[in-house]
Amino acid sequence: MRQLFSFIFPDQASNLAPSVDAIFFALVVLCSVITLLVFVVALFFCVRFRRGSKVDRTPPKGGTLRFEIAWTLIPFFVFCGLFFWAADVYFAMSRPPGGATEIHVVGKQWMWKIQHPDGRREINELHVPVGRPVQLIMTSEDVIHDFFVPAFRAKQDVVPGRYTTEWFTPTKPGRYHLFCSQYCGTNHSTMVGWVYVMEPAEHARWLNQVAVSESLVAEGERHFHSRGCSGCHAPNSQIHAPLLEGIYGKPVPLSDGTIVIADEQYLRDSILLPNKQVAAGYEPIMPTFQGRISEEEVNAIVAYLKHLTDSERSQQ
Ligand code: HEC
Ligand SMILES: [Cu+2]
Repeated sequence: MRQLFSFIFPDQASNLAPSVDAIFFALVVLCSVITLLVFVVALFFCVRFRRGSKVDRTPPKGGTLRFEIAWTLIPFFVFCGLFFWAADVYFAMSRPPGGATEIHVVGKQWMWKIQHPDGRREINELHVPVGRPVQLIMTSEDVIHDFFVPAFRAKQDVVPGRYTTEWFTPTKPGRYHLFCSQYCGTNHSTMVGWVYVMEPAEHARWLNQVAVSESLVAEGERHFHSRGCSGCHAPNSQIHAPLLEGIYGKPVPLSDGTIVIADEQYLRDSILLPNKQVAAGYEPIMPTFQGRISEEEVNAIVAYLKHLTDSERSQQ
């Protein structure tokens, strides 16, 4: 019984959970009231106008215009209210606060691979401290998955070839189920794991248990050299290629005349599909790294390129 209860009403363990639940319960109450109303009225008329009952059956005189306006406008405003309420929560869920810890997630048949900024890696487990916002930057190696933590009310598809994000601030220490909630093949049901929300002190102890040799940024820098990126992109390179310092978040003019913002997706596409968007003023000579470089390496390189921008900004 308790299990069933916690299945229907999982813990509220993130900042998002109360606002999502409020909408859910409001919808349940609203639907129940309307259903009840329809049934009561229908039942009342069934009894009152049953065959043989002696009641007045002459059609009503005059129009019903006022009723019709009322039953059109009232639901209209109720539904508009629901829309703006839900949209407000939706926007809050889709905009991570600044300074959130960025954690990379790679889904593959059938496991979750996690990369922390300090270089730590986990599989099917995610350890986070309570009270600090976390942003997941997610992609898939194969098919569409979905990162779902019911206790956080956080759920987002994880799509190959694309970064999607989800964020939450855990509010309650504990161990919470993590599911893949997009059918992804034979062992989809085993693509589960745990999110551990820890007190900061406990989390610090956990961090100290295993030493990590290099941060994600340092790993990215290593790949940047070993994969030959620096051969073209270094300032002293003989090849005419753009400098990548400070590129993250900036507008980039493309050869087709459009301008795009160099976000994570743009950096990722530049590495895997260099001919998709060619920077203006350069020859499309960059080789594609599609199939030659793992998702985790791309994540590390993207983290490195973002870091180049951060350190440039802080120097100014
Ligand atoms: C053979 C030389 C060469 C190599 C190797 C190379 N690039 Fe490039 N790269 C270029 C050139 C030329 C451009 C500009 C034309 C274009 O956008 O394709 C470019 C564009 C880019 C851009 C977009 C820059 C902008 O201003 O829009 C990024 C990001 C990038 N490269 C990253 C990388 C990474 C990461 C690697 C290694 C995995 C790499 N490149 C390897 C030559 C190279
Ligand atoms: Cu899956």
